[in-house]
Amino acid sequence: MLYPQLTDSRMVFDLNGVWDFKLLDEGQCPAVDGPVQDAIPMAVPSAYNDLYEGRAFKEHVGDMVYQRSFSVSAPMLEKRLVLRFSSATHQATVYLNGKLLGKHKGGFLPFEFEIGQQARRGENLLTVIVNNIVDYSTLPCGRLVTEKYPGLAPMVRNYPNFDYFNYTGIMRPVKLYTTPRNYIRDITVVGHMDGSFSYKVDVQGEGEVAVEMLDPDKKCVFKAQGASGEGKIENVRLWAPENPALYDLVVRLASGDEQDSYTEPFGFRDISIQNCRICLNGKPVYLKGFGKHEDSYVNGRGFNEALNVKDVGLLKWIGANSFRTSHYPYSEEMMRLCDREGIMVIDEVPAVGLHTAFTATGMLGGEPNGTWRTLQTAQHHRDVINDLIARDKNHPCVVMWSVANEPASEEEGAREYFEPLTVLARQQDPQHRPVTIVTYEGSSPEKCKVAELCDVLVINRYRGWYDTEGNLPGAAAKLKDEFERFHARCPEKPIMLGEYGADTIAGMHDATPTLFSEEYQVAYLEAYSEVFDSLPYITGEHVWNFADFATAENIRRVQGNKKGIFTRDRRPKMAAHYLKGRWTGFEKE
Ligand code: GCB
Repeated sequence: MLYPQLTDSRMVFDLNGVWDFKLLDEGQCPAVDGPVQDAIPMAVPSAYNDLYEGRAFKEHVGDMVYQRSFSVSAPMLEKRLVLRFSSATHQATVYLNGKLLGKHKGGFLPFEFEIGQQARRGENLLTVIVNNIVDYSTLPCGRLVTEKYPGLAPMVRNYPNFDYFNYTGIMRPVKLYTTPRNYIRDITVVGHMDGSFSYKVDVQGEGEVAVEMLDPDKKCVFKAQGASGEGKIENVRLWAPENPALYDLVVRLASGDEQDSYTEPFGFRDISIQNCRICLNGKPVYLKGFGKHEDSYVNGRGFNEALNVKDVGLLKWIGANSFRTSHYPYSEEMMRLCDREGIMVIDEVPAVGLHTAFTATGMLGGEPNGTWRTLQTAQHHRDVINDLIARDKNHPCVVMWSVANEPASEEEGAREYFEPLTVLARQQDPQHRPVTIVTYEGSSPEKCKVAELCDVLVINRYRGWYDTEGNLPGAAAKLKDEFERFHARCPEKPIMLGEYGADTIAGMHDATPTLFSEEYQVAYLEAYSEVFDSLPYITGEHVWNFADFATAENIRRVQGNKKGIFTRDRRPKMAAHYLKGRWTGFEKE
């Protein structure tokens, strides 16, 4: 699905702003053909949760309604008119002028509707019902329970199986755009380090396709007719973190006196695996960076472009070159920024919490070995892999796909569940980038059932925090031993640590590094770094987390997860200076 772009044939209109909003009780059906009664103002895009006070508001379970009107002009109706949501979390039912346009499931990927039939010249009423429930059929997974307390009405509670606050609502931009009736539906473009490339344009309707390739100085280096083709350019400028050269594929579709045009940026680069290392353009590249979150004060998980720019600036400041989109696809704008700034991204689908007995914040008490008999996520999981790769396939910043975080990969049925998903990811990706499943400590080298399905072993470990706490020599010894056991099992696969970290309260200090102090976070990172540097097959280190972030309330969390290297408002803890010293100029041979 192409990102909405203003071109000489396409118009884009922003529907962001202050909409009408109301939380709905169970079974309550709001008006969809007239104004919602008792609505309050709500910012779009944003998570709804932190914009008004009170637990009942913030932790509402179920439906909420968003509504606004917008005007359509006669020239817009002469074109193909599309209403596009960059995301709505987790499910949306969309009505225009009282008529159902459709439904969408999945909170972190775009969806759109052609509205030429339903839209009318002048005012139009758009009503969106968003549902925020997570259960064993959604991704991410959660538990919906009705709790009874003496003398009180039953309470419906929704517990996430994951360690971040379940921020919901219309969290990314909403746009209207036009295309001609015959239009460019999709573009696939692959560029290699030797300058060879191929492209394919998917057209709806009729017409002749012409393409032009522009180099980073906007000079034309290739021209051709036809919807697919290949070629090779001389003196290619490669995409790499130190110089993220971006080319443009300018596509034109001419049909009669109408023309559609669209410009897709892309890069020339190859990702491969050689000698137990991830290689970029044929040379080992060591991934230095973080697991992140889209998370900030007020906006919650809502789109925050200033914060994206700030975060990428901080990644560069600290000497990082990469991050993982833990635990869901990030905004399209962030992906475009990473292309431009040379940040390598492990792109993760929203598959977290796929374990009925364990989450990062505790034991769930589910039936042992019951996960793969209980979850009903398999088809939806296929859908989100398809949609993520369709959205992000051309981004040079994407260096790997992650099809899940910390699933029950040690349980019976895990291999059967994941094998078709890893096969699908490889099939769908025109660039055949590595695929991984990020695993947790319960999925030890002896128990893990999915290691062979992964191109790179990305493992999360918290030795020295959730166990061996305070004992860093012991933690490092356990970590090294586990790495060696994974390496013995899969001697040809690169291994990286996808998460490791220690909760640290900014401003808490201790001469002896003790838990929660800034000194302990530094000592913890030092101990892990020593292990990474001693093992040649370790191909990267992603600290958990880039910044402190909001979570559900839990006695393990002090107003959120405090494992950030930066605070939630992006101020460095001591460890940020340690990492800047370690990472700046650091390349593992
Ligand atoms: C994990 C999870 C991550 C949590 C983290 C923690 O293993 O993948 O979502 O936030 O641990 O801090 O416990």
